[in-house]
Amino acid sequence: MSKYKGKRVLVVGFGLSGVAVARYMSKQGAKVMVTDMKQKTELMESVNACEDLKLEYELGRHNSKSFTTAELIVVSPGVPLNSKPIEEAIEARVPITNEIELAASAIKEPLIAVTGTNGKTTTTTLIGEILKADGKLPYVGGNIGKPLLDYVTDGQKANYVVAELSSFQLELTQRLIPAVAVFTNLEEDHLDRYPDMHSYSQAKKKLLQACDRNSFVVLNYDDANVAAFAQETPGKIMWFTKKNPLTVSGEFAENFVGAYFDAAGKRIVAKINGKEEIYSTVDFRLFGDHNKENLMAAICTARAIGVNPAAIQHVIGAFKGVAHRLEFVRKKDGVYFFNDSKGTNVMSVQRSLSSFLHSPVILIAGGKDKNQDFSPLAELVKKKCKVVIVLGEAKEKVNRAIGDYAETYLVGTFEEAVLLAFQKSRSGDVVLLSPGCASYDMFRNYEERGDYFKKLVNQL
Ligand code: UMA
Repeated sequence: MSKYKGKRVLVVGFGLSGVAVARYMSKQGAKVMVTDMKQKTELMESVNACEDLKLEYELGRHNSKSFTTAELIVVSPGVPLNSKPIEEAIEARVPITNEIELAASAIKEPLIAVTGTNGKTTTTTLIGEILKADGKLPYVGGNIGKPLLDYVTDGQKANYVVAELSSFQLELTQRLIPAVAVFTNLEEDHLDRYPDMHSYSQAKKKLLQACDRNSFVVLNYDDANVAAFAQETPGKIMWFTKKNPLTVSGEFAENFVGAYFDAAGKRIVAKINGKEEIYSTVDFRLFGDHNKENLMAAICTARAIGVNPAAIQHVIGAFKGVAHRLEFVRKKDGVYFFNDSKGTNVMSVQRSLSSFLHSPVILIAGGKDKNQDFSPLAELVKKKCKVVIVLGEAKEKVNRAIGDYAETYLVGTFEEAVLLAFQKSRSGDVVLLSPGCASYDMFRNYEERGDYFKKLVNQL
């Protein structure tokens, strides 16, 4: 019998994660109440997804009593743990967990967990594709937009579970032991949720602390913050780096396990089990050094679990990238349009801008601010952008930080932004939507924003 049978479980937040938890807990026989700050009319997709379940609803508000009298609270990733009703529940000693913890304690298959500020989704997707090419059946979920818990609720049977995990999802981590943990990089993000970078990195670090001695830990050697985490995990470290380890130090080269990029040879060298393996990147279609990093992280992961190198090489040539990450939309009158709606923080905009080596860029940026400093963009904007178009809640702030470094326009709508970008462009230019902000001021999520951008571009 399920330990949740008959328990009063409060599900906080009724988006993707909340729906997954409501479905799981109902199946376990729990008495499920769902609470969300939004009104029912704004939550119809979730309500409809659960129409066959017997749920109690408290919508449009959070009622403290429901929190303090629940027997278990399951919070959605977007719900901060320092919100008042959650703090009251903690005070009343009500246990609090999240969807990832529930999933992790039920999943029996080896778990490959990917975290970091940027590159998570591409790396996660690459790992999934490589596993498929090797004849394995992966379940790919988590922050990527597919709740991990659905895997358990639906009784799916994969060979590997590949999970993209955000800091929000890792905050409550206790029972998750990954077979492979990947940490892509650590940069400024989510400072609207965390008081400082330290608290943000503490949440992310939980993934590495959760590892045991059998876990493989794939770390970015070139990111000093991430490299320092090697001291904090009992797992077996594999590095990925854009530097040839031989040029770093003799000792590092000798003990090196992992992958490095040989730019001159356009290849990735993986040193696994003391032997060198070569992967050609000539056919790799994703541009930008950051994508080479993602690829190296995926190669390390795949080799850690014994994937055949031929399957890796196949995916390097076949992988077309992930929607909303530097996604090529179309060429119109010689102008190239790219959708990078998932570029929701400053560093990811920097990476995307750096990917365009010669073409002048017309950058569309702005959205909901996450308490970020946009000034690190200034130099790159000066170097790469002929025009910047800003919109959304953060437009004035973005303009103040970078407006002096390129011809800049503040606009009110996406329609205006796309039209103006096209008017200002000449053949050979790039129009890049890379907002550097969250989407919630104008859209439900970054996917909706990217899809809308693509629709407008395709209408030009
Ligand atoms: N809500 C409350 N009370 C609060 C705060 C929020 O009721 O105090 C409600 C909102 O009104 C809303 C609901 O909570 O109805 C939304 O919950 P949520 O923000 O956790 O979103 P979900 O739809 O459940 O999606 C979540 C992840 N969202 C976030 O972390 C913000 C999704 O990641 C993830 O794909 C999904 O679970 C499945 O695992 C998205 C994301 O933006 C892509 N992630 C951030 C990022 O990548 O930067 C971390």
